[in-house]
Amino acid sequence: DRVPVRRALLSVSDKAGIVDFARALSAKGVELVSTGGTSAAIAGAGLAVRDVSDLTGFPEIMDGRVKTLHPSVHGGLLAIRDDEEHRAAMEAHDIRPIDLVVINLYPFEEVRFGGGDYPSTVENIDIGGPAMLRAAAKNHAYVAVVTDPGDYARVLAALNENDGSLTYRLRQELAAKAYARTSAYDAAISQWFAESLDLAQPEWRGFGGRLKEVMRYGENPHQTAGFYVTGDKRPGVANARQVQGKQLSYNNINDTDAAFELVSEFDPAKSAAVAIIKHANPCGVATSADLADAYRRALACDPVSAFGGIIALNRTLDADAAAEMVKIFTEVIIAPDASEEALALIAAKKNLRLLLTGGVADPRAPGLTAKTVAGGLLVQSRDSGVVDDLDLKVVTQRAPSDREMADLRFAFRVAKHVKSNAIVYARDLATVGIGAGQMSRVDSARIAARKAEDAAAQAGGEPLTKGSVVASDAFFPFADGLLSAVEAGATAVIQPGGSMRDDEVIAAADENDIAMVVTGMRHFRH
Ligand code: 93A
Repeated sequence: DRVPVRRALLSVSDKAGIVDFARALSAKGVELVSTGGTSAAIAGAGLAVRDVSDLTGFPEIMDGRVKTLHPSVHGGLLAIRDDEEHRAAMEAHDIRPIDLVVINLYPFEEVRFGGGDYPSTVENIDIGGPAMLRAAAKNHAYVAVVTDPGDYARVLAALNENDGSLTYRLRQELAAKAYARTSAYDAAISQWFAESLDLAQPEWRGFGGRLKEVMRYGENPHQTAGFYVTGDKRPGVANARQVQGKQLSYNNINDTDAAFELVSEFDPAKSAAVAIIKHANPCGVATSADLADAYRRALACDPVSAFGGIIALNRTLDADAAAEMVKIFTEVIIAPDASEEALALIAAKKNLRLLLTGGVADPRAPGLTAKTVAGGLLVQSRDSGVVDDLDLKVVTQRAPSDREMADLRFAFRVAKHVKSNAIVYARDLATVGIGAGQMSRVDSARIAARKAEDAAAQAGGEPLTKGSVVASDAFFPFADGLLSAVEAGATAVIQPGGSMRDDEVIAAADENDIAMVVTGMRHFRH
């Protein structure tokens, strides 16, 4: 099952490591064939390399659109070496086998997400590269295909070990990786089309990503895990720079994403926002004029749960906030940036991971989310609904006061990021009780109120739900959830509306002098 590597075709856009790899191959007596730019790089290092146009008898034409799309190349990649007919065809047409291809593609994703205009994005759709990757991978019985510069060392080591040959197993693995790459590449192209043409229907969008890193384990230690990235430059966990601390775990990445997406709902020019997340749900969120104050108030919502949590901020981490944050055990902090002083304070906590994103994300930006089900993948557009864009209607006799209204908007913004059924109590632009992930809305309302009581018991004083407002991510199917909020002391409610029993719910609100606003938009999150 070992195939000696005698001839290699190299054609790479990302030229990192290619000269060293080519040199090592050449030293092993491998004949090198290459396309224009790659060939120039290799020849520039003084290595013997044959131009692909020499092989095809054709110049590279049409600005390079047609350079390797030729039977001399594809015949050399696809021929079954021990098939009579294939051998006869090779002989008749002077086609020689290619045993190894080293190809990485035109940087379509970089151009797309780097703000390339329409024509240059289209020009960066690689055709010849994927064709060769797919051909070589199909014929992995004879051909090895390398598309990740990270594999150069591994392939060289294998050649050394096997006397200039590669094993079948390695060729199979490399083939699998090549198809992972071409499928992610095509998915990126279709996503770009869908987004630039504003095609909302899922059938217009492929779905895929590139493996960015392998985690030590998944949600549990007996599960494997990897982090795939789409190339979207959205500020957040996929594109952040990790300043310190060990590698993020699967759960850390999931929770850090939830945390940063939540604070990105709050415009940093208007207020500082802090969210503390546990198990993908916020256990405290607050906005304030200043970060340290926002953090203290977010923490006060549920200090027990906040232990070992993940903190996200929408502004540059400053020394005051950092000094507060290092007081309890936290897994991760994610922020747009950090001051020198804050960095020094965080550095004292070796295990605390700090991620810097360079900015906040646009909550209104288009994009996709996906989750798996048995035998399938559920894909949808991001929930880009923002309460400020909605037509809020007061449905009760009493309208909310300005202060209640500000808190209602705040609470609904947070509720969007709480697992359903979500109930969020807020007061003075801070959450004071959050009920998440319950199977009935009334249970979420009760849990949120109980959490507020627990926090009050710890801090000494009245539960902050007295005089608070409450947000519900979906309508109240019955009056019971609303009455539970009334009991906890809420004076105003925001909810999507649209229940068959809206009248009953509104009547219960009026009886209790509650102000109620409906948004017309639901924020389920599962
Ligand atoms: O324009 S293409 O789709 N047409 C081709 O025939 C072709 N062959 C290789 N792009 C093609 N390539 C790509 O060129 C490779 O995938 C690689 O990314 C790039 C290397 O070009 P150069 O060696 O000239 O830098």
